[in-house]
Amino acid sequence: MSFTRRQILGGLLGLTAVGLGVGGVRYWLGRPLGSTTHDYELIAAPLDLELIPGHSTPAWAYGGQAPGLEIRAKQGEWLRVRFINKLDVPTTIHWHGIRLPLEMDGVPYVSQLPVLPGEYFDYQFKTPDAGSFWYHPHVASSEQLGRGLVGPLIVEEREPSGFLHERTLSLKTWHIDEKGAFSAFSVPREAAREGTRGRLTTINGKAVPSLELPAGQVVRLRILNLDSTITYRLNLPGAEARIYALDGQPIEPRDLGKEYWLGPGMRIDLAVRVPAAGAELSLRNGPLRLATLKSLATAEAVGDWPAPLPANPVAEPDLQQAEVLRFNFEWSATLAGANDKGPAKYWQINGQAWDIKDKTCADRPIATLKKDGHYIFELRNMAQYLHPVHLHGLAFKVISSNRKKIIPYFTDTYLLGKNESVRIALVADNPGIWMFHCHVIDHMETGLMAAIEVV
Ligand SMILES: [Cu+2]
Repeated sequence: MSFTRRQILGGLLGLTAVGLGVGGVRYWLGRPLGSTTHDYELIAAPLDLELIPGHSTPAWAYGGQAPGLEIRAKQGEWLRVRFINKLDVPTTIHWHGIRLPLEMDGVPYVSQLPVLPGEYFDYQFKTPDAGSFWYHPHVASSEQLGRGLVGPLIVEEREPSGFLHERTLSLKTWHIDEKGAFSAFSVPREAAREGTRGRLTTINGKAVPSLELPAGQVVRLRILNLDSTITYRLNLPGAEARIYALDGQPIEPRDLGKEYWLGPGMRIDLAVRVPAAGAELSLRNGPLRLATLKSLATAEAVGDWPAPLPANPVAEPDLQQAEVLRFNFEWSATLAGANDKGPAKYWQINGQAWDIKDKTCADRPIATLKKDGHYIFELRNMAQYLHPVHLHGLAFKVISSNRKKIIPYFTDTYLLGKNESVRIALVADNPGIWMFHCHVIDHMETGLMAAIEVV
């Protein structure tokens, strides 16, 4: 696919026509009244955050906050976002989990050219599935996501879901030191292992926040892992909590159980029965507290558990006729580390390591699927580290695993465990060249990415 800069330059000239820059740049996201071209303006720009009291962190923000402002859309309708780059580096936006046309997918040199400093790009697509999704760049990801360019995208159901209360909880662990300065987003010896971890865990930008919830009500908690490395082992001791959706896709509600492992890029929609006024719950990562949920008295009648969320219109793969493809996710001790020839390659899929500096990698897809064909992918983790495996453009159904019992469900990201083999299935109903990669950003940037073509 080839691009010219004409459309982007044309867009730049159009900037003044929509009134940006008049009366100062709007460092927030909003729905311009009467606009016929877009629903949202979303600006990426530097923003100093006070993540550690008394210290400043030079973050990058979407819509004046990091994690970015929550974008909301309605299922089946258009979402039109004018994205304006006020950073001094090129970037894009990828809409994680949204099944959309390739031109809107935000992958540089595959979907579009990078959006240069001062330029803008109009993202426009329909949102076929309701659920909890998110957005982030697909350029220089360890730094750009690391500095805060991550944000929630909530697609509301066509009809009211039955939840009267909901909260969005964006999880991120920042790579900062005790004075708020950024530390390395990627350290080679960590990239070759589990990925480079940050040290300050936050929810919506705050460390161990208190969230006030209405007593006796059933609240929908949309918990999004927007971190680049960490799998949070979510648990809510003593709570009545049920899972209603995984990675945006509804499931038959079931108890949260002991804990749920939420890998980078993954989301979980929990329904939580808020206890009596004055009581508290602790949302935890393993033994570590992430947030305190405080119950506040309310005049509302005690709430009931809503009905299951309506299924999204994802095509059902036919396992009998499906073609089977195998993908091995391997650690590579034989490949060299970073050198003059390019970035380090510690990881590979079926013997191929993606090179983030090579703009032509997507010209050599690792698999070519027939449009509307049915496929089973066997994903094998040949190493001991977790890989949240994400596919763009398509939803897939998780069928079975050699390590645990699977209740089949649709998703866009599967957390491939230590030495696990899993079978996933899909209908290749969206033509394009779709990135297929680990969402541990360190792994992705050191080889664990490939392109899958649907033609
Ligand atoms: Cu990985």
